[in-house]
Amino acid sequence: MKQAATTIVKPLPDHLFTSRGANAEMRWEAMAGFGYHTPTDRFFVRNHTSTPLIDAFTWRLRLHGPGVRCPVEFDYAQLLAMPSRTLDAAIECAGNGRRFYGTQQHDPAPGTQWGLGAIGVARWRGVRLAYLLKQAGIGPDAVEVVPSGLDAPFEDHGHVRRPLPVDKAMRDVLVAYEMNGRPLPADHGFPARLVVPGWAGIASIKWLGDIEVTTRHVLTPWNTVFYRGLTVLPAKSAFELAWDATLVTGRPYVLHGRSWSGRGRIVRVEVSVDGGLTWRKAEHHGRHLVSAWLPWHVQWTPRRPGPHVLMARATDETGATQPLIAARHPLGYDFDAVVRHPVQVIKG
Ligand SMILES: Nc1nc2c(c(=O)[nH]1)N[C@H]1C(S)=C(S)[C@@H](COP(=O)(O)O)O[C@H]1N2
Ligand SMILES: [Mo]
Repeated sequence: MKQAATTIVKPLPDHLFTSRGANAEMRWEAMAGFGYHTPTDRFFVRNHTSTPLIDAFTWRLRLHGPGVRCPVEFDYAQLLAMPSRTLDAAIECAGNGRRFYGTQQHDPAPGTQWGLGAIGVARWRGVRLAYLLKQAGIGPDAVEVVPSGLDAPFEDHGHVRRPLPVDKAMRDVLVAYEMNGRPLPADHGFPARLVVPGWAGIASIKWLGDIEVTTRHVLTPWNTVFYRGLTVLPAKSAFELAWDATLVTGRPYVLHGRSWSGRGRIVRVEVSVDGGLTWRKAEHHGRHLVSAWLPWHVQWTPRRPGPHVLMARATDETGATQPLIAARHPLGYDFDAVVRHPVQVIKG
């Protein structure tokens, strides 16, 4: 995968990432012992083509289209001078967990075979998209906002772009220029990207160059073919533990993990250390932000050597609990079933 690695700029050491073609998946064990946010050096990268290097001095963000009264253009300095907001939010690829359609449900789905590491939570800072849209004089007849990326066109589909309904665009979307207190790194969208809380990662367009405001529903490959029909993502849970980790009998472990849902707050997390025979409630700790995730832990002293299966299942505020089997999806999105995480217990 040498050639693919050149499409991402930041270092991708093996202990932090699993290479997935042109993409890089965070290893969950790399989050163990870390705070609430995913450090930028281990945040997953999902690129349709490759990371472009954009010059902030010549960069412009244009807002135009029939849905605005006065098309406007802002440069980087103007964006940085506007009223800013910070937002702690997850970005998650809709294909997160796709691999488990094959490994757990014997019904593999095509596409990048992500485990659970196509998610990260960062502190984003930037300007509310609503503020920019108002500067452009968004009108009552505006229907969709179509942001497009400055990365190379994807196959013969043109620039990556994904229509967003106006009500979501005006509600809580950020045009972010900072990630975890630093300017956005190249791989995550420098100089500016959208952050669309709760929605499939594809909505959070990177390397923003152009925002068109339309007065009718728009069709692009990114809402008709890829990521079709996806908005909010369902609940998922992951252990901050290596796949096939080795544990030792008689040692008291604290198993850490996190749960999240695009539909809202996580209200309960249960863990099984015996492959789903028995479950107990996990303790919650630390912050719990609705657009991000809930950290939790359980204590476990393994007694019996041999293979074990750890499972965690979350319930979100809509009352939905992660199922044991995810509904089939032809493109492998929305894998929300409880993931069976294998560990090896050896004699202490
Ligand atoms: N311009 C552009 N924006 C994009 C993409 C892309 O390839 N090009 N990938 C999207 C997808 S599918 C996801 S999941 C997120 C990933 O964000 P990250 O690479 O910062 O983790 O960016 C989205 N924004
Ligand atoms: Mo994605």
